[in-house]
Amino acid sequence: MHLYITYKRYSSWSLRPWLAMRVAGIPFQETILPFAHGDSLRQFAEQHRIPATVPVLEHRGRMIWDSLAILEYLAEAYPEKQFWPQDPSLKAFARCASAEMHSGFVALRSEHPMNCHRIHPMTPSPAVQADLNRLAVLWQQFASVRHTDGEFLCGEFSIADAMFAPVAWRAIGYGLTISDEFDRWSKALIALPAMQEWVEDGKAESWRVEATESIGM
Ligand SMILES: N[C@@H](CCC(=O)N[C@@H](CS)C(=O)NCC(=O)O)C(=O)O
Repeated sequence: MHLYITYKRYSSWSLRPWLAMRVAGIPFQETILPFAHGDSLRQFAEQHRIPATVPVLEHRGRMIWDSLAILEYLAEAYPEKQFWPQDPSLKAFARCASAEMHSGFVALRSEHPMNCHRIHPMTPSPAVQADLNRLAVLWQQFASVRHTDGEFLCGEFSIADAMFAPVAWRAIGYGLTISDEFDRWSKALIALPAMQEWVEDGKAESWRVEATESIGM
């Protein structure tokens, strides 16, 4: 398997499948295509006739070019890794929440882009506050649907945790308050060796995207 991603410092979409693969212990090669520095992503996309966005997973000649599609592909390719919980109600809930993250939380995603190396507290706009309130409700709902102990949204780590992982960096970086349940989850998530590896790798990158570094200045 070969995962094409972009800057670890900034790329929330890249983090999602990368984290799931690392936590599950799936071996893969990775290539970084720094889309704001040079032409590598555009050339790669033209060559494979896919949109010029990452993440992209290449496996057995197949190109899977969307974060959630990659995670679903992994769940099917590795059923023993239990990327989704077994319980049908919890699985349905986790799928809905993951899809909601994929298509929603637009204010949070656009006003507070992930930057896992910058601490810059900001007062959330009303639209961002509505997204934060929705996250707090989702965390309560996960707790009532899962009926099990465990540190993660479905008890054990699942695709839902991978989908929401960038929100943990956003909450820390921009000083955003969500809920005590969210803080407990975020602490457990950030303590994962894979999350630490990601942030260390990001530290070693020399690329900077000024538009993201100057948010809130
Ligand atoms: N819906 C896509 C979004 C992917 C996306 O927007 N990726 C960003 C990087 S985080 C990208 O490739 N941007 C390229 C650009 O802006 O030129 C997914 O879930 O994979």
